[in-house]
Amino acid sequence: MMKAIVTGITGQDGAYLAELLLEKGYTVYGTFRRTSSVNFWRIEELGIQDHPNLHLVEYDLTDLSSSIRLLQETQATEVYNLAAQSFVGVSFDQPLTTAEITGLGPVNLLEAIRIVNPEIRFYQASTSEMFGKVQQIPQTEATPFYPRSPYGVAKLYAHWMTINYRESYGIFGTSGILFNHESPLRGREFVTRKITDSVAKIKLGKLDVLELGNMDAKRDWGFAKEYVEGMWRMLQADKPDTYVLATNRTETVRDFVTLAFKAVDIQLRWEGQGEQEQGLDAKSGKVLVKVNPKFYRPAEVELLIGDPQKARDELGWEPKTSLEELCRMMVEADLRRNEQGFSF
Ligand code: NDP
Ligand code: GDR
Repeated sequence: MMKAIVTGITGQDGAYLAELLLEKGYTVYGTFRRTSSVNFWRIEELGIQDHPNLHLVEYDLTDLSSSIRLLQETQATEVYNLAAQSFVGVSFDQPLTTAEITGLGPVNLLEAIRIVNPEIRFYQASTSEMFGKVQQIPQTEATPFYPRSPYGVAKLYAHWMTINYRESYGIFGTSGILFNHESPLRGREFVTRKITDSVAKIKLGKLDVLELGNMDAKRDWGFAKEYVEGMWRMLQADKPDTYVLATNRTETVRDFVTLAFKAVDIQLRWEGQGEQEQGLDAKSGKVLVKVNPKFYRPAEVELLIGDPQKARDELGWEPKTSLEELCRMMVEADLRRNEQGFSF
């Protein structure tokens, strides 16, 4: 039986990937952190928390000896490293913690692989944030990097270390440069889920106004469930490599807000510019969206649009869900949760 480790099972991608691997017959070791209140709401929502082949293991990515023990005790042959301090905004306030977890953390796993069993296949969750300031579009595996946040810089270090362990020690270290991917399981600190949860609350009369930062930022948003399938395909390939996963469509944060309100039958009208910009209910004239500069970042990634041609050609991977479908799916999930009186 195939055995896989998924670090960060309490996160969005970890939950979906664990579900996929269990469906494929794997035994999955999903790692979670010791915190004051562990949250398993995502694996509970997917209904896999009691799956007989799912083992939840306490683990911290910053600890080398636990990384070694994790590999020794599980005898896993595939490691998907999804754990990270993954919020770009927080990385400006906590650059050193971000460097330790997101940058150095993966090297603990690479070292553990080198020590315990160099045959283990390793997936590193790299990111389009590494492209940062626009150098060329659409972004591909060959586009130069120019990260614009402590998070992006930390991820770039881990990305190059994965390549370095591949070239130095022949380790099957693969790096997926994934563009933004969202779902009903997305954390509420990220903009799409903040928007869909707030739109649901506004529709249900539980919130008056949605406050956002930079609405001009453009992102290439896909559906997370499809992206974890791409991760799995990368580790089944003949050789380790680097792949971009993206939809090749980019929209502004403002466009996503408009789509989300549309999903609850509210037509928005936009007025003003910059900090004065507002989104109004086209019928009633009520202000529903405002800019709050506290959500601006010290440096911004203005435009991301990826070209997934290599993944399409070599892995047969294809994004399928449109942004409209994705946004509607998220709004509906948040309406349901808010109606039931809870929202994670
Ligand atoms: P989440 O923020 O939802 O999940 C991150 C996971 O990492 C959580 O389970 C978190 O645990 C865990 N974690 C954080 N710190 C540690 C630590 N020190 N030791 C062990 N585990 C830790 O992220 P996503 O699921 O969205 O993303 C998965 C990965 O992919 C991340 O590495 C992210 O940076 C990367 N990525 C994500 C993209 C996206 O659009 N979603 C795009 C490109 C890359 P806890 O619950 O305890 O905080
Ligand atoms: P990002 O995602 O930084 O791309 O990182 P996020 O959803 O946080 O921001 C996207 C864009 O929206 C703008 N924005 C806001 N963002 C948040 N969070 N909250 C707001 O109120 C707000 N208003 C405007 C941001 O400035 C930004 O331009 C995500 C994470 O999942 C990373 O881990 C991953 O690597 C990248 O996607 C690809």
